[in-house]
Amino acid sequence: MEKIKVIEVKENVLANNDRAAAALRAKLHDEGTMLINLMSSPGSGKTTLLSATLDALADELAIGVMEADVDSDVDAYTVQSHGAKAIQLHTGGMCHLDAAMTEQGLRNLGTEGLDLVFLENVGNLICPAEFDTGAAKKVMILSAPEGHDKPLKYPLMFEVSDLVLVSKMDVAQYFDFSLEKLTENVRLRNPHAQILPLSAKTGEGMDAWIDWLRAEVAAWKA
Ligand SMILES: Nc1nc2c(ncn2[C@@H]2O[C@H](COP(=O)(O)OP(=O)(O)OP(=O)(O)O)[C@@H](O)[C@H]2O)c(=O)[nH]1
Ligand SMILES: [Mg+2]
Repeated sequence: MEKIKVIEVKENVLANNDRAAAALRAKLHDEGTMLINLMSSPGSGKTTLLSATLDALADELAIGVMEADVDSDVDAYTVQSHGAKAIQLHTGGMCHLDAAMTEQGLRNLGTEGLDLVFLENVGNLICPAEFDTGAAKKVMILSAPEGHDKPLKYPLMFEVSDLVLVSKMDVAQYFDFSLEKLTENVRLRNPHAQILPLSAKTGEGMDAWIDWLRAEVAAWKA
């Protein structure tokens, strides 16, 4: 097992984050590497989804994963074992990553030859929504047990996301979770976001997610 590199990333307080993010996005576009910012609450299933995604795509695409956490490196070892080039980022207590921190991570990961890089952002539905990291797409996960009212409580996260993945659909029935009500609540905030229900455990809905990724990577490289 390859030892995971752990990088302490620091916020750049002087730079204009939006400008830094736009420059990073343009550079990644030139290089043909698509970056996805994956955001959610703690425990909603980011690492489990990434592991299942790698199982489906690692033979087809070269995939990197940057795991951002306040501490620990367990998620980086997990995704590495599923075929990702992986790195662990520690945020020094910060609850989000900005573009400068993301760029530091990408430099240390080494993106040459990678088609797709996932940034597993720090688990929470508030601060990561406020910062453009330079990613091509923002994808959020809401797990069914969290409840269909979350777009009302954390509106910005739902507003900025291109795709809302609804995870743990295999257990939705035990939580009085309504996909219809969730869709209504997302639409109040974001008329354009795609919504895909799935379960990384049973594989339900995974094909639609994998097809979405394939199409987005192809469009990014076109
Ligand atoms: N039933 C069910 N459980 C799931 C599913 N996906 C993840 N889990 C479980 O949910 C728990 C948390 O999953 P993780 O993948 O670690 O979640 P995470 O979002 O990466 O968590 P943090 O990195 O700590 O924020 C684990 O016990 C998983 O087994 C799913 O589709 N169905
Ligand atoms: Mg995780």
